[in-house]
Amino acid sequence: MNFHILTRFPDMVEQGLSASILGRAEQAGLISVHAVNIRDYTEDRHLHVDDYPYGGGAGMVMQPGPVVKAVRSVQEKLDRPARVIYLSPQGKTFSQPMARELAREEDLILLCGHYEGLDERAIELVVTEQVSIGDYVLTGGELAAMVMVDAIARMVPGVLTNSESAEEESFMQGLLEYPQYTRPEVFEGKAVPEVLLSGHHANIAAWRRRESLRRTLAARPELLDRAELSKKDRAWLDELRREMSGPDGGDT
Ligand code: 6GU
Repeated sequence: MNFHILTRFPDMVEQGLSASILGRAEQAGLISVHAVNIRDYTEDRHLHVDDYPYGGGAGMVMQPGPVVKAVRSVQEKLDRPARVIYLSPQGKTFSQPMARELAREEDLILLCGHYEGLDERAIELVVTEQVSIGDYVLTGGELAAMVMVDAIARMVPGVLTNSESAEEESFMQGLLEYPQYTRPEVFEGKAVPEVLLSGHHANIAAWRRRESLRRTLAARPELLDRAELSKKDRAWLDELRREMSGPDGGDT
């Protein structure tokens, strides 16, 4: 899968995406990341890509010319038109299902805005969808694009090892992860939960499931509405709700 990231800061994007699993996937030829500098498509003799907003107001607006030209230049090199995602707080909120769906594309064009935004005509002409990564304001779309590439790339077949994708499956069940421990057995007086040392696989699985439920109930209770829950899960949740509202409730 090929990511084409249109930005005023190509170095930032390339550096940020070269580490860890993503770097490994790129080495293996499973993904590629091409950063395209929008500035290379300006016809302004001072290489500007932004100008004052019509109607007045604070800040600058990205001009449609260089952006549209940059997008079309990428599209021309592809066998078929790619989806063009404009990273913007006005977009639909990015999610795991969206990452999984986008991972089926061969090419994806990610357009990073800056300043107060992008001229609306560029959006109308070349953008196919707008995506936000959450309800907060970033200085530009670059960090959002990097977040998206990371989440999408790990959904591309072959990018994760078997054990990594097995873990993925468990997150997809819609609950938060259970706590993990490794050596040493006691650290600063805190011991690893005994059940994990027992070698009793069924008890370990049950403990982990209950801890997942506990964490989800404490931090993200709204996820429980959508999670697939067994009868046993529901009984545990009743128990956990009582524990959490009890005299010692609200801990951890
Ligand atoms: Cl995609 N862009 C900007 N500038 N801010 C954001 C965002 C995107 N998503 C959340 N905040």
